[in-house]
Amino acid sequence: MGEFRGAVIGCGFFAVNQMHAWRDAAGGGIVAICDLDPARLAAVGNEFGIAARYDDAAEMLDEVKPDFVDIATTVKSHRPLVELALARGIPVICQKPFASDMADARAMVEAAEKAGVPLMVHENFRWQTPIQAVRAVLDTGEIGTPFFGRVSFRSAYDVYAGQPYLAEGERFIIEDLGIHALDTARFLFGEATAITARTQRVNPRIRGEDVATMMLGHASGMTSVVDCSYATRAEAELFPQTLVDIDGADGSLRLGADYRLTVTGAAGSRHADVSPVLLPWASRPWHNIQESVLTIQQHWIDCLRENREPATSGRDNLSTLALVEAAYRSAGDGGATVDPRSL
Ligand code: NAD
Ligand code: 89Y
Repeated sequence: MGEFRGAVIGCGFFAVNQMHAWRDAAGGGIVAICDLDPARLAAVGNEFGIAARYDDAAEMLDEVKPDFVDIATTVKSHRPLVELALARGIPVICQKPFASDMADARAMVEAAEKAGVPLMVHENFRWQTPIQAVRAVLDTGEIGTPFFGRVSFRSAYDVYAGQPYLAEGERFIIEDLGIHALDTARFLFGEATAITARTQRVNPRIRGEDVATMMLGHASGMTSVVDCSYATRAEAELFPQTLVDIDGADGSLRLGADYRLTVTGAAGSRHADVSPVLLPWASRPWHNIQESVLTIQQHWIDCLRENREPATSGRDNLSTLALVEAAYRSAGDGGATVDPRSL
């Protein structure tokens, strides 16, 4: 268990991964869980041997007094639950999307800063082993100054089976999945100062957009394309792989299918397998995401112990959310260029 006692709010589809990862994290673990749905509460409680079970988050926080709370509910409940924890001075992790508008996101960040309480968004894609490998190559300077980048996620995987709410919202792919790709673009290429976007709905059985194509201008001067689709039936189904292309002044980098990394420089090309580890509790094809859940949760514990701001703090996530909001504005305005910093 270790020194930090955590409590989880929301025992649904994705929380099971978080519960597994908390068992593996060094220095922290889960002592209490909460869900409004008794069946989900019982299933997770039984699977992970947690006796302290609540259907009321405030009651759980007041009785258990955890060292941190991990909110794994969908977006509508994020602000009230984050504020519940902050009001009690309890450090809080909140799942993505952090908020459905900038006002809610800013209010949570300001409340956390005012209270002096750590707040991290569970933005885990940048923590994936292959994405970290790409970043490590960029940091060596081997390909020179990047001038073009692409972050691409294209699939026809049936995400609606496990997460039926994804088919029901007015917004879908940018808010759910594009948010990770946009965060990855920020992580690899730096902040963006402009975005233009187009969205499409290909699947007639869902309400929101399932295809988005976005072009970003970055403060560094480089250009990137972030594209995502849940309507792409390809010979090889790559879910949930993010592919990355980067062209630099001295070379290029390709993160291709099946986690193959190719780096080309003056001396030619080299190849590496940057596959994620298949953790004992993980299952393909989700193992890439599942490994990153453990990595981000371990990062949270390390930051708590060392009194550091997490890489994906609430404040950091405001820039990712601004890109999401700017992309929807641009798409709604015929692809107009929007400066995310103005939102
Ligand atoms: P879900 O609907 O399966 O589970 C949410 C659970 O929260 C439900 O069991 C619900 O009863 C419970 N809940 C809601 N409000 C509550 C409250 N006030 N108190 C206690 N319990 C409450 O949803 P999910 O698919 O597990 O997704 C949860 C979040 O995780 C979403 O925001 C989703 O975008 C995110 N997610 C993230 C990743 C990732 O890789 N980071 C992957 C999948 C889902
Ligand atoms: O909800 C999404 C996420 O965050 O990662 C993949 C996903 O589960 C479906 O798009």
